[in-house]
Amino acid sequence: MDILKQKFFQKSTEVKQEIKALLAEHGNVVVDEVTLSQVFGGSRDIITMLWEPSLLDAQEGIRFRGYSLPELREKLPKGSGKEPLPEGLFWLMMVDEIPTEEEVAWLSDEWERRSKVPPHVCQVIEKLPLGTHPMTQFSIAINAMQTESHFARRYSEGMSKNDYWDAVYEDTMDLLARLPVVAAYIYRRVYHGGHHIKADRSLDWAANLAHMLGVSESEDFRNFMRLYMTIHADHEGGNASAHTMNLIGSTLSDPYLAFAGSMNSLAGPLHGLANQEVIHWIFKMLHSLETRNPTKEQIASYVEATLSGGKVVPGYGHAVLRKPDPRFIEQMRFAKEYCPDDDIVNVVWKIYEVVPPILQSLGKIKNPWPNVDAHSGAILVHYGLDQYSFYTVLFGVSRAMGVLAATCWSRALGMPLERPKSVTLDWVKKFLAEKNA
Ligand code: CMX
Repeated sequence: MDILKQKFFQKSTEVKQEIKALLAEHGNVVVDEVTLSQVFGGSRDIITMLWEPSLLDAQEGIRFRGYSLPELREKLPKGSGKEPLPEGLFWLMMVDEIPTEEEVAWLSDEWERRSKVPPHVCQVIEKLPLGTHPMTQFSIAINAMQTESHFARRYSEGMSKNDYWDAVYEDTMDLLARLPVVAAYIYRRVYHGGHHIKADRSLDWAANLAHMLGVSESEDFRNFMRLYMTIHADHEGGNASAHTMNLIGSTLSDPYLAFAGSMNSLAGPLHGLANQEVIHWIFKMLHSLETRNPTKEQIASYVEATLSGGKVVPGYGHAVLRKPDPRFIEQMRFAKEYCPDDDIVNVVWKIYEVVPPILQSLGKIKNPWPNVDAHSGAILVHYGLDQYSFYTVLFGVSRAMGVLAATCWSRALGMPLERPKSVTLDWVKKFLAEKNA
């Protein structure tokens, strides 16, 4: 058993015992109540699941195992780079410990060792029309890779439920090792005539992805990929891609099938696809204004036109957050250090000044502040990655770490099939009539 697997087994066995005792004593304690508005309003804020890797606070933003993003930047190993290595965050999400440099180096090597993508996956991708959206290609590739699932094979051979965690761990490690290769394959196929770039075995996980994308060999781009992969990894369990993963995984569908579903969820414009929508919206605005340096007044009238056209301003608003997203702030911090004079980055910062008061003035938007997607595209464009249809695939590679770590936990803790209750409008009317009577 490898070192991470050993630690995970030990930790999850302890937590399982702890939960058993906790439920025996407090199982009937009421933790939430549900209003009719929540039933009709996308189940906002209703507590319904356990999700160990991270917790989101409306004011403070995301915390991974209790650590904020600035704290993680300080504490996580950085290897040879200047930003935290996502391997370290994955370790933390799995076993609730900040790893050492040696442990993180082991994980980089382990993922490198497992990174061979079976040839039929590339053949399946090649069968798709070149114009197929990269997220569709990504999702299909993940489904195609399901032939490799330890969980599916072992389940069909009669695996005991006590071993689910073990098979899910193996699938998790294989998937995380192979997803950057698949993502880079799709990118090079669609935008660079199929001229693929071989992995560099000496690099860490995120730097290797940066290398295989082939847009910039600079150490700064590698640092950005490390940061990007770290901050997009998880956002507690209720967001659409995480919840989809949890729901599908709870049926004992294997991690490949569950993760493909999670990616189909991430591909929606109100969720992960917003990162593509933001830069598309900015480019359209600059094109229509015929400038790369718009005034605040010009931006304001473009925002008004977007809103009066019945469209959302992409990259702004959030279902939970009520403050500027710390993931936006982290990217702003990076851009201030690495590319403060970039014109698109400066447009993003001007939009940040202009949009919140306009959204606030509408009176209905609960969070007028930028989310993670408002900034990422501008920095990617700075490094030459301006094919924005690809952006959500990068988000997906990172999100894999959080949702797969959570799936390891769910199977280790023996979480049951997820099955919330729905009602009809008739049921609601009868319920209200009986209540009033
Ligand atoms: N632009 C215009 N209108 C917006 C808005 C925005 N950025 N954000 C919210 N609103 C509108 C909603 O559409 C809703 O309008 P109606 O009442 O007419 O239906 C109203 O304001 C209230 O919405 P809310 O309660 O503040 O926000 P929700 O929890 O319903 O939605 C979100 C959250 C993210 C879907 C929404 O803010 C949005 O559409 N933002 C733009 C898309 C985006 O950036 N998504 C990425 C989110 C982060 C991620 O998952 O990656």
